[in-house]
Amino acid sequence: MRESLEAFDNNKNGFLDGDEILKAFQALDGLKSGAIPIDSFPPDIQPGLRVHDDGDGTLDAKEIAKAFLVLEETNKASQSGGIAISSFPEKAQEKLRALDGTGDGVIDAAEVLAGVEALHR
Ligand SMILES: [Ca+2]
Ligand SMILES: [Ca+2]
Repeated sequence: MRESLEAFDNNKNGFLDGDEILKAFQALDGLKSGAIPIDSFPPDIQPGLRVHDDGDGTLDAKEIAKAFLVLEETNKASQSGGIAISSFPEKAQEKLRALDGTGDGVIDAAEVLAGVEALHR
């Protein structure tokens, strides 16, 4: 809980000022209604979240889940030197997931090679 509140601490002074508290409550309020206004997130992460929005300016549970999935896969990809499947267009993702032998959501060099070999068989 403390970490999530820190995300609202825009000026990183360790305290939530009135405006920051208000935004945190707006986000919690949105959570109850099933969707969180993107405006209520810290400005520096808003552009990353808008990518997952269907255009109504709020993130519903499905969109939030997707955002977290992408974040997780991107983190894993940067650790293993592979490519996050979720960073590809949705249409390509299905095929790429078939290549993902380890099922971790990341295509690494070995999996690309295996895929290419399969094509040429
Ligand atoms: Ca939305
Ligand atoms: Ca993999």
